[in-house]
Amino acid sequence: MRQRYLIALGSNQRHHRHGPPERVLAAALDALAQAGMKVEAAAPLIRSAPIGPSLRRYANGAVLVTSELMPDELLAVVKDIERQFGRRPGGQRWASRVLDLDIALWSGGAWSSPDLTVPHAAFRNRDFVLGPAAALAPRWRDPLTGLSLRQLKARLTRRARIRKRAVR
Ligand code: A4P
Ligand code: MG
Repeated sequence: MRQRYLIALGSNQRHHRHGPPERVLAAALDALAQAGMKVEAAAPLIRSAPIGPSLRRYANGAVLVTSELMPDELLAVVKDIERQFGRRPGGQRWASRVLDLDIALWSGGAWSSPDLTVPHAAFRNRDFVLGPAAALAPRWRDPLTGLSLRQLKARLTRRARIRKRAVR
């Protein structure tokens, strides 16, 4: 059966062949297509300040794909693509990376196994995921909160504004 996914993409390192992060993400879309995913739509790329220990800015994006693969099978494919782009498993969490592909949402709802949690555990708090994701599929609902991507993004923006006011 055909499954639909929203995949979040991130990069904050050059690739020796593809070049800067924006180019890495463009090449990653090609790699997803080559792996058999049908790329339905891709959000415009954004630049974002790093969260975590890395100092380099990120390029971030989001893509809607359809595929026959179930989430655990898709995870194997995206890990394989990350490896093709030179990412090595292990290392520091949130360290700089050439390519990060996270499965943010799945049309089947929630998936939970030792290796995979969908929706991605952190996506509701990430501006750099919700921005591109809401641009692509504003009405897609998060199965956990029942909120649409547009609502999740508005909630995050509101919270950031309140935090800013509090520190002033
Ligand atoms: N895993 C569990 N659920 C998922 C999922 N939904 N999609 C497991 C993908 N993988 C999932 O992930 C570690 C393990 O999580 C995987 O092997 C898989 O079994 P990883 O991609 O190897 O490591 P990670 O990315 O460092 O961990 P994590 O928790 O996914 O971090 P994030 O949330 O991706 O954060 N700042 C900016 N501005 N932009 C960014 O893109 N990204 C990160 C990484 C930090 N700061 C950033 C950005
Ligand atoms: Mg990741």
